[in-house]
Amino acid sequence: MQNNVVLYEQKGNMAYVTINRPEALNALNGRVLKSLNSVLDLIRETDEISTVIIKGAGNKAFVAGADIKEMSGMNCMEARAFSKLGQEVFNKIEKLPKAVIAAVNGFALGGGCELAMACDIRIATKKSKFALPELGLGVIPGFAGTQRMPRLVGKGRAKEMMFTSKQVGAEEAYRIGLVNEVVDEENFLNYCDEMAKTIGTRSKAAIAICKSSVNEGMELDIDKAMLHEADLFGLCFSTEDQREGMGAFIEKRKPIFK
Ligand code: DAK
Repeated sequence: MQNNVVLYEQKGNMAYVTINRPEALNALNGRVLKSLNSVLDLIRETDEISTVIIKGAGNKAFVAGADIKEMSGMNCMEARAFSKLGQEVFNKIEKLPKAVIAAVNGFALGGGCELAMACDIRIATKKSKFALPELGLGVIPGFAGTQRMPRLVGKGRAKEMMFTSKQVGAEEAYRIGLVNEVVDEENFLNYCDEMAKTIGTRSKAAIAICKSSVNEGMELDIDKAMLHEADLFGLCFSTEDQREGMGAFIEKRKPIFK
């Protein structure tokens, strides 16, 4: 499927999503969010897909934020609709029963940084830069940045990033836990592909269940979270993948997950 501002391609059990507005450093406008929303629906309904890689077009930016030019002209109702759409899209990524890798090559600012944080795993190149500069525009991060950033890097560092708008380079982002890995630009997409391929050898059902256990469990106190984990562990035993995975181990062969 190809629709201008968001490109989509499926190869086997991997899906590639490219935010495609390089002339505006892939800034998120209403059209991008709507297209992304439809692409995510398609991915969710495609059982074959286990891993999604989201990247930005061009070699300068992942996403340089929400589209400031579009936002500047919005009235209250339009801003509200934009906000609701953004929240819907970002929640959809977080709840997608697939592993989602943000391939961050360049700027991930404001809504772009928030988009990367809604993904499960972030891989950066050495030139990537992360920031939440919204306070300088008279707003606060509105796509859950005030929530996801402190969960990833701690309250102190998150508040420093928001209060100062400072840009954090890839190495610092790695040091504070904002990104999983920093890779040379020439190996970058291969690295993301290899990771996606590895994830693709795991049970799709278990990936989906594990993702909910982590995401939902992190919002509960430890006792409730462990109970939730036990429930989900039990749920695994209703899947064919559990029988295949354990059966394959006992039979000393590689599992074949459907
Ligand atoms: N929006 C619109 N256009 C953008 C853009 C953005 N965020 N970022 C870059 N562009 C455009 C530039 O305007 C320029 O377009 P032309 O002037 O050529 O037409 C083109 O991309 C190239 O950018 P530059 O010429 O500025 O390139 P430089 O290399 O000089 O600078 C830069 C790169 C990334 C440092 C700079 O472009 C920049 O500072 N961009 C803005 C970054 C930023 O402040 N991002 C945060 C945006 S605020 C909400 C939820 C979430 C949000 C808001 C509300 N609700 C729940 C309601 C999120 C807000 C944000 O993300």
